[in-house]
Amino acid sequence: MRRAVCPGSYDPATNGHVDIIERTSKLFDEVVIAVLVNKNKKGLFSIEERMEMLREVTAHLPNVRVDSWHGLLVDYCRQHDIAAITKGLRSVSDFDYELQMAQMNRELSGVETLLMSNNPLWSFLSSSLVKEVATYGGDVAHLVPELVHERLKERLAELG
Ligand code: COD
Repeated sequence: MRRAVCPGSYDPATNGHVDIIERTSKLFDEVVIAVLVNKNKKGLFSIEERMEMLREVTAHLPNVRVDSWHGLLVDYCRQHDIAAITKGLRSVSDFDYELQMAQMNRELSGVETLLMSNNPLWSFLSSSLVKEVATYGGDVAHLVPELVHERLKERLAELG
């Protein structure tokens, strides 16, 4: 069985993330979306909330499941017999950072990284920018899945 992981923070998932996950699901038998826990970063959404949103927005992809992990990504790959990591590339600056991580992960464990060119529609899109624009009342409805948009509005209203 060919397994891949799409790792990330997903705080929250955007249309750019979903595009990479959908395309990965066509290439592999099984795909795990791994929500990585970063203790130093307090997210807008809890890990469980991010996972639940990801489950719902990828419900149309039968070979995709969602998990979370605290620690090195390569250890997750080893434990779950995953041979490939897929990442989305938006820009040259993404490339520099992703190439370095890909080389480190390969050095540590032999796992391969596939760097996928992103859909140009979403080149400017990141979770951080979506949160910033939404916080100041900007319209992000066309940038994130509908469910994420709803949850984002609810969370920002709770925070006042
Ligand atoms: N279009 C296409 N792809 C996109 C878009 C977009 N608009 N936005 C984001 N992506 C891609 C990113 O390039 C990334 O590949 C992925 O989606 C996830 O993005 P984020 O922003 O949710 O997550 P990041 O970048 O914060 O995730 C970084 C990781 C958590 C994957 C990384 O830090 C990691 O592997 N951490 C685990 C600890 C570890 O192993 N460290 C050693 C690394 S060598």
